[in-house]
Amino acid sequence: MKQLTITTILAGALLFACTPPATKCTTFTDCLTNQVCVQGECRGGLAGGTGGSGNGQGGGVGAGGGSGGGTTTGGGTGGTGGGVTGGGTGGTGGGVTGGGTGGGGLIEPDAGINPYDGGGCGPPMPGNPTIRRLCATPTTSECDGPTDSALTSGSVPASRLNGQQGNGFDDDCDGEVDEGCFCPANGVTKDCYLVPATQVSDVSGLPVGWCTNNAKGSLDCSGGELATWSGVCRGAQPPALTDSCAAGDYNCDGLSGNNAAEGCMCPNSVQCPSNTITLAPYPNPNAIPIIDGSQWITDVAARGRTTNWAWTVLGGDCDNVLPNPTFAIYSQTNSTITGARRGTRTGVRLDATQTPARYVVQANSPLIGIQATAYGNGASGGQVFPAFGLSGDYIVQGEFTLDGRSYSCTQKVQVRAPGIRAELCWDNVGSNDVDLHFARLQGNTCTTRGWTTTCMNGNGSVQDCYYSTLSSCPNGSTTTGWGYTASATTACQGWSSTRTSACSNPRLDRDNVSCTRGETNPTAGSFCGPENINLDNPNNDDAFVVGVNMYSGSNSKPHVNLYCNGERVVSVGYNPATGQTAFPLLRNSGQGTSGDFWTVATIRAVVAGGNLTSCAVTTIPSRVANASRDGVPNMGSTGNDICVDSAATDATFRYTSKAFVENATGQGLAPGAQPMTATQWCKH
Ligand SMILES: [Ca+2]
Ligand SMILES: [Ca+2]
Ligand SMILES: [Ca+2]
Ligand SMILES: [Ca+2]
Repeated sequence: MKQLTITTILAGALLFACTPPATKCTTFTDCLTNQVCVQGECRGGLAGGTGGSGNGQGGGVGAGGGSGGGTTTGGGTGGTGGGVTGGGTGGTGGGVTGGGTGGGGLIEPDAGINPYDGGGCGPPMPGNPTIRRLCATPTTSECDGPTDSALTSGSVPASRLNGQQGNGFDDDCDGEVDEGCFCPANGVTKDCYLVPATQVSDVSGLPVGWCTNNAKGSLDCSGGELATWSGVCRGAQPPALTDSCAAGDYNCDGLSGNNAAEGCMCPNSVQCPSNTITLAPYPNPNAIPIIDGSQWITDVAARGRTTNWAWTVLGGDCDNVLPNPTFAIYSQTNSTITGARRGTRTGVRLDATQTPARYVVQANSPLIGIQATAYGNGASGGQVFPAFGLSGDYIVQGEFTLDGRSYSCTQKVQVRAPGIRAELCWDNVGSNDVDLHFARLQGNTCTTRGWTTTCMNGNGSVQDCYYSTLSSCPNGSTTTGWGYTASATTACQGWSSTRTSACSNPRLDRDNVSCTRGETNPTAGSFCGPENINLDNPNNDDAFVVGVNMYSGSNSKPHVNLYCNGERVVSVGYNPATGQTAFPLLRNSGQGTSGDFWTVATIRAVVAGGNLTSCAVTTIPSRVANASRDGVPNMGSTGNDICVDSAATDATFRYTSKAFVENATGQGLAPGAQPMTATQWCKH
């Protein structure tokens, strides 16, 4: 549990007069029992009442809050008052473990920080918040009974409880979603939110205000022996502790502009962006889109007074696996100008104790970003040009100083491409050649279905899209062997793309055979990028299977993402950010007959009205798992392993040809057939 205390608010804050004049204070003891001391003046003032009878609730330090903190949700009449005072300097007190007889075990970490109506400041604090951030006791498993009991006591309906598989919310407010909850199969994903299930609209059941877009992310199923949600809600940010000095609901409590950090009078109005920016991948290198942070400052004249701008950009899974991120920061729209590329790779972590929460440098963190400090001053310092070649959700954070105060805002950027994309990266890229395969499961007449050239149709195209020119997939291919029309050249050519030929469908953007691990420029030919296969325009019900082959080298640990219209629908394999670093392990090299082959997943397109609307995905489990290659052995239907078939020289893990089915008995199918279910795909 990250404790949010008023100390954070006080740092660097100034004293402002409110009407009516507030009582001056240095500690809470100078104030009435239902008030707290904020920025040198007493705040709060709701009738606190006596609170419930819970044990040890409310942090104790704040007078009157002792009984209140926990009673906010389940207790007696003192709930509101206690909430205001409870979190003050106490915060960590009994409220966390309280509940007891009076409360429901929920705490309000922001209590006492956000001023409510009646606090003496009047606008911009119109009315009490309709939504409060109520958190369950921190735990390593949100799916144990106590979390749901606490939510129930907070009037969260049964439909939003965790049960065995989680609810998509961070109910104990520890920065992880559904940690410890079971998930369907290694690699599948779901939407997630970095808010508790209490902090949502009663109508929509979803977060409000700034959190509607910014607290939303993508959560992957990984885990250890059993498949459990990783907890890492990729692309999501938690609510701000309090609102900013401008319109907007950044603490996501249903009120706009209830700003505790600045009191009633803000010296400058800073409006952090609420909406996401959607971009296409591969921008024109001469016209990288701008993010203009100077516009976050409402007062035009004040923009020129900003100093010390710093920009930080975070990317996706493969940016944490590869030696350097696949995106870049430029100081001008023309990325080809010498010196325009800025910033360096660094580990970062989200520090929720800051106001607002922001990403800070932590060198050993597995979460990787590019940070450009001393970027500039004035309005131009607020203008940055981040370039993205790959679909995914990115977070762009801008920090600056204005009139002696520090500010930070984040802008969420969604890079979206239509259709299906498979993305492969691996840990020891550089001198080890791993290959991505993407085979279609319809339109084939072969008697033997399989990878590479096993099934070659009459028109010369093969069933498998991979590095071979026979597949019409790699750069230089001009045919569209599978019958899909080509896309416009802007779909595959542009910043950081290595493709120079037409954008056929499907297409492999590059075959990473070898590369320079120390190359930091994503536009360099020797840059260690992922391998991607795109199919922009699948037909309804078109289905594909995705695989990974260890072609040369040894002992690679790959990661694969599948995207559907730019949204991550599968994230599976090696992932330092989630701690799944033991498997899959591709040990032996060779194409097909001698190399290890990971059958990753199948994906089927759902197309309506000519548009891809969703994708049905299934990851492939092992039948007889090997702990080092597949993960720990399968435990019935809830096992967490994956399928790495290996060479004939390793008799335990059968892989002797490139056909989909060769272990007919084990796979339950005739040799040469096409598997229909997930478990039929794995040979060993
Ligand atoms: Ca959590
Ligand atoms: Ca949850
Ligand atoms: Ca608010
Ligand atoms: Ca390769």
